[in-house]
Amino acid sequence: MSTVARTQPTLAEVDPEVAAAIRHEEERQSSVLEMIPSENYASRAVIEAVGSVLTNKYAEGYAGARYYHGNEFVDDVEVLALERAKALFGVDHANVQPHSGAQANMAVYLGVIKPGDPVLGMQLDAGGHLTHGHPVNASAKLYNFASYGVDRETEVIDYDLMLKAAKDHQPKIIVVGATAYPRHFDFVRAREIADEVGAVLMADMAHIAGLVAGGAHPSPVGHAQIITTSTHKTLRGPRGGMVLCDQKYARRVDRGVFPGTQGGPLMHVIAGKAVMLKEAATEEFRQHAAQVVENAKTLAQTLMDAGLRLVSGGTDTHLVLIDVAKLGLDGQRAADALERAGIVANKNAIPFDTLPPTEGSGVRMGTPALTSRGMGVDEIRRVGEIIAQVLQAPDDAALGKQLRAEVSEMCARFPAPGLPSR
Ligand code: DSN
Repeated sequence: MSTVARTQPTLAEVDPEVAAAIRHEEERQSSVLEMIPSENYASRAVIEAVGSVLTNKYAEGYAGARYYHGNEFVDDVEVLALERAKALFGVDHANVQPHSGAQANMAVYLGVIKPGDPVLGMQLDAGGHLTHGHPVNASAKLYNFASYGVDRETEVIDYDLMLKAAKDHQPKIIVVGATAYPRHFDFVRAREIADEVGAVLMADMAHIAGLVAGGAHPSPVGHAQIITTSTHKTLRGPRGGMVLCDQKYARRVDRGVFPGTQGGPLMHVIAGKAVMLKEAATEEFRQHAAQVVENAKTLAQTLMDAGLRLVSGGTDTHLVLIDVAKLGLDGQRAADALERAGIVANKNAIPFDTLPPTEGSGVRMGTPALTSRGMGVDEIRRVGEIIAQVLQAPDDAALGKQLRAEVSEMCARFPAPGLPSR
């Protein structure tokens, strides 16, 4: 019996519903100003790697020491990612297997300390992350977390209070890093504090990793013995995580990731990370990182010129945090109004917030994705003016419609990378 060569059915043929949802999401990403500061556009090359047959392969273990056979090519990919990560950030050791930044953090805790050990992290309403010891998270259920925050007046981290909290709590690890903190971290001071109490300094640089890679934020390398990050924010890689560390912690970190907290690594995602790390090592990326910060500073100034209050009075990084309570709004209402105008941001707590996280008194927004679209300070200034207009008249439907049309026109002029052209 002869076999007839058949082409395989496409996604649209096999599953038109999923295909349609993906197509709609492509259209949405292309037609809005994406300003959630933890989101970005991965390049077409990254997306191609993530959509590859590497998703088929089991590779528990590490390159050269796997529990399954047939790993010679995925080993090549993982080694490329590891070498590129070490070279880009200038570290002794890297682990590119964590499925996310949260997994990276949990793997470090598991590998380096014991359940019940004391840890010090940043408060969530000061900008910290759930895995830095928020009571609802496994980090706080498994380890004995205390927290530090920001000064009530300046809204900048109070390192004297961090030292006091460290002396009181005697942590094994001090976690420095945040999801909604617009200022530089002082890694030198944080290391002094960690040394003073005999703690390991762990920097969670998830938000700023791309800025660090591009030289646009001071690096934690040489100060924090262990550094965790996600790979899809300012780094513009695939959704995932990574740990970098001094050689002294390499084995404990690796064992914390596998077999401690994960099974088979996502080799297709690791391929995407390898591509991202190559892209992030270019001069073009350095210029991009500098532009992200310049754009964020322009955004901050434009918003403040329009009379809005920003937490800490500005930014050093890629993000700003607007206090919308001053406008009589909560974060949910403010982010809803912005979305109607085609600007996607997120509600967020601000320091010493009195509203629950489901509402929040702030809106968090950043410039990474707009900068990836090629926007510069002129466009960002106009975006800032639009944001201020919306927030100052959130219920003005006619104004919202007019601004939505202008946003659509800007999106058409600056196509998002990595998306199919239409
Ligand atoms: N959810 C991420 C963010 O938006 O900052 C943190 O993991």
